[in-house]
Amino acid sequence: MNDRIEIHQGDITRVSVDAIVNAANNSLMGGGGVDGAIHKAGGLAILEECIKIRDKQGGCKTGEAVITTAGKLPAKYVIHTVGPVWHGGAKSESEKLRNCYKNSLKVAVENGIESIAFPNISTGVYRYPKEKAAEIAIDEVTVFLKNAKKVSKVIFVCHDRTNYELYEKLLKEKNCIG
Ligand code: AR6
Repeated sequence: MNDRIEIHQGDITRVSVDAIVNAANNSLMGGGGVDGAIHKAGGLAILEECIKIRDKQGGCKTGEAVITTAGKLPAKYVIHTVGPVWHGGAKSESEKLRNCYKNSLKVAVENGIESIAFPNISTGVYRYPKEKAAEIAIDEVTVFLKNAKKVSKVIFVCHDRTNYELYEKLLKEKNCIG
């Protein structure tokens, strides 16, 4: 049992943690899905910081992560990461998805973040198979938590029932939740 991991079903914009993670795109200029929901609920302050980052470094590469304010959201920060588009699995998709979790957690540590919530990155518009994506997410987070003493909570926020049930099954199998 790992009391630092939780699963929620619902809307990540309502979760009150230090940082929520956004499944963004390379432009950082917003989009649909969870990205659209975060920008809509958080307001223009998020986009303004994204524009500054884009002007400085030209967006965000797949697998990398950047941080902005969370604007009007209950969270303090949004960590934007860009998941891979699923092309069948032979285009380094798994490594890129792993990097999303690794780099988001790295940015979290660098910013003193103690609680963080992840959506199911790449499993919507980018079509990454949900079970494969859940295995990677759980694997990266559990490995990270073994060494990261300051992060006290990681929440997987599943918007759809399929993902929620998958995470529940996998986390129970790994004895991460009761
Ligand atoms: N809270 C939590 N999870 C959500 C929410 C929400 N409010 N809304 C959707 N999801 P997607 P991707 C889930 O498509 O596949 C955007 O247009 C959704 O059910 O948001 O990484 C970006 O700009 C799914 O499980 O992101 C990119 O262009 C998960 O979030 C592109 O989509 C990810 O689905 C990124 O595609």
